[in-house]
Amino acid sequence: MPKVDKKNKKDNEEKDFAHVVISWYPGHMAKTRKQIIDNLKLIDVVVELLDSRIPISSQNPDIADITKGKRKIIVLNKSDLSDEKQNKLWVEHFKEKGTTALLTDANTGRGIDNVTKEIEKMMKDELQKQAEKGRVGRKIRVMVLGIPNVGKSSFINRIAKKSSLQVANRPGVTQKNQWIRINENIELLDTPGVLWPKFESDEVALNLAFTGTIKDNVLELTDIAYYLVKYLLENYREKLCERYKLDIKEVEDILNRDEPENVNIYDVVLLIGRKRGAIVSGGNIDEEKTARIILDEFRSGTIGKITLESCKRWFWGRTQKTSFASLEERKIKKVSKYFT
Ligand SMILES: Nc1nc2c(ncn2[C@@H]2O[C@H](COP(=O)(O)OP(=O)(O)O)[C@@H](O)[C@H]2O)c(=O)[nH]1
Ligand SMILES: [Mg+2]
Repeated sequence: MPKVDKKNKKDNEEKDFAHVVISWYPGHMAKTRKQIIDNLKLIDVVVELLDSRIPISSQNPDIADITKGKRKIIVLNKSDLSDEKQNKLWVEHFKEKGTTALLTDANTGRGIDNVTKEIEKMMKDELQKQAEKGRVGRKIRVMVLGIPNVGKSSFINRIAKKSSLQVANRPGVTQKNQWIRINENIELLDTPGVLWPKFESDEVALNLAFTGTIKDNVLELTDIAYYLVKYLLENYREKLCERYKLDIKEVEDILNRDEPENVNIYDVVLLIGRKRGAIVSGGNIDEEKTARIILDEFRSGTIGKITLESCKRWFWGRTQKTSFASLEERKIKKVSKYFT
């Protein structure tokens, strides 16, 4: 069971997270960055894919710098899994910051056409100017950027549609890169730029773990489930209770007991296990299995449409109710392959 040690939170924060390292080492980042910047010379519009459940944690920390001077669209993908109210707030937020953000579901293709339209809209004046100078028929060139697991490949398949023809290699593009024809106006680089996520806090690490971006063996499954249930109890209590047929009053009684908070929360996790029949011989709860059920059902959207980073909390000075405790060092294994 994770220990929630508030006293030492500050001290542990940096030290702990340093142990979650990493297939992204400085040399790798520098190389990736250079490749992307080289490719961007050929690009008119950058599509930055984010996971709409974690629009902050899924953003690369250097993206503004890397894409400086480029037209950019933010795509909040997996919007089928995130809270609709929050989706609207996030779109509004990015708009206020001067960037168009669009919601997509790359699994079904919902919202993808809006991205195509926005790309054309963004480039309309520029193409007209060029046409006046006699340069007609130039295609808009687009590239997708994002951290692992945000849905880049799914998005590219969707926007390119299966019947799309590949355009031959062009000078200046590395051998393996191909241009895919999206429509008569747009070509897309077939290989997305894969960026590193933020490595700045335990909270980001947990968000990436909840969404399956960090492999489940980096953090303990039971820890990830514990922190997820903690977040859900504080932000989506009704949805959680509904999904696992928990009596909300009974849950509140557990949470109000005069026990350490982590004990109370973990008892709710165990209650979920009991409800779902995750029981080993002797009648104990199978904690691994319970954790697996909760995480699978969160990731598939079965618990409901859930956003892990509330827009208000991040940008309107309100505090989200959950405060993640520092991860314990012993819970974090060093692995070289960090991502799923
Ligand atoms: N529910 C949902 N799942 C998605 C969406 N986009 C991608 N996925 C899933 O997320 C996982 C990662 O997608 P992938 O395209 O490989 O991401 P990449 O690593 O950025 O290329 C896959 O299991 C996809 O099926 C989406 O919009 N909604
Ligand atoms: Mg991919």
